[in-house]
Amino acid sequence: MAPSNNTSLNDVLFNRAKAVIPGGVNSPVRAFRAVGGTPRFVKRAQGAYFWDADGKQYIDYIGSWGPMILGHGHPAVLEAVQKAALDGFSFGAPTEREVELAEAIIAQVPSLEMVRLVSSGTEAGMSALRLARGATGRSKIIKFEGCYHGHADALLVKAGSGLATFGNPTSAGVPPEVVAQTLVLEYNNLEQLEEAFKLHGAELACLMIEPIAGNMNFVRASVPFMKRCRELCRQYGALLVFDEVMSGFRVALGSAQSIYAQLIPGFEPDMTVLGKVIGGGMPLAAFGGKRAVMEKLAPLGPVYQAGTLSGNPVATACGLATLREISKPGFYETLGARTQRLVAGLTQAAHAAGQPFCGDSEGGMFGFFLMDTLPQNYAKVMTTDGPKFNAFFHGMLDAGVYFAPALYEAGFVSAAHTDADIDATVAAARAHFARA
Ligand code: HOZ
Repeated sequence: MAPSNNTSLNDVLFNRAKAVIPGGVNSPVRAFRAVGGTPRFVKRAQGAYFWDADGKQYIDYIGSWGPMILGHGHPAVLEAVQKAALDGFSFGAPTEREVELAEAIIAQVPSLEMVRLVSSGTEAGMSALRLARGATGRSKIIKFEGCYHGHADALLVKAGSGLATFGNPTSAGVPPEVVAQTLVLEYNNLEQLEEAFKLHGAELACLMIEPIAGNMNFVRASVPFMKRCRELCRQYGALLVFDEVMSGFRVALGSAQSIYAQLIPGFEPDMTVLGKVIGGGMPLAAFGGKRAVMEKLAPLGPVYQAGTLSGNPVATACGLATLREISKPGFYETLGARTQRLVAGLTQAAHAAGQPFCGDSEGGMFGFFLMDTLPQNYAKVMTTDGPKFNAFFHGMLDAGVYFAPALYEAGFVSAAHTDADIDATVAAARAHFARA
């Protein structure tokens, strides 16, 4: 049935979707439940923009939650994908292209000697965890409140009542015994870190961390905190696992670990989980590390892991073409400057209206908070004024600017965003804050 003139096609589609897909979406945050209103159904995207079902144009600061670092429909990526698709969608057998992609990833991230390609960040994180446990022969793990490592059962966990106790599931369907080996600590809390290693260090398989957390908005692990994570893992024989699904190839060509390596002599994680940018928008992720650990994986070792679509030929073509473009000289300098310009512009717009606001960015990843100082952990992030954030989100959406529909998500700028896009975004923010 055709909608009447004043009915949005987004509403029509959302109602249809809700009848056949739980909540009308295939991933919860897309449902706009945190901010209210109707999700925009994307019809097509190009460069820094997408168009919704009504044909309205938006400046896109999500970029599929990170992968679209070149913007949508980059010609070189499109060409590579089209060419690969003509040769076949999936073989379930090795290809030269997956070797090339593994080599290209390893070439940029010195801590990686081997990688295994998989299809999603969740799969990569889950597999990395199994490998860490298999390689060390230990079961306990540390994670941090507010760091998201995909939706594997053992990682859907929040802090328990105290340090000596382990976490509680954050999802129904996760039996308490599955998270009984997961210790959840506060991000950037050195005291808790020391205490946890003192109590459990000898039984820890790994410490898993997002070095720049992108699922509690944008929060960096402090340098002293990261240094201590590295030292304690080494001292107790636990593996330091960097979850760089978001930050990998997004904040720097060498990923977030290259930034810590500049600040902490000799720094590197033992294992790394990657996703998003390395697939350029196709379902592709990876986990990797030192040869001695990676060779514990089947078929060489006792840790089982497999996948029909792993190393998919079209996805690897997309990832390779993306990596080729982002490896060009000056890419991150330009992207980083543009992202900083966005955060500075938004901050000035809010401050001009007397509103509290602060933000941070690295490469093409950013976060902003409607508060005076940058939060260091999840509890602080959650003190953000929710209704104020929602009003900002909707003010910007109405003006054709699409930020993440939840205050605990990071944002992303692509190489396709121009200074004019940033200026238009800042002007819309200024107008919103003047009204607020
Ligand atoms: N895991 C993403 C939020 N940090 C959401 C992914 C999606 O909805 O596409």
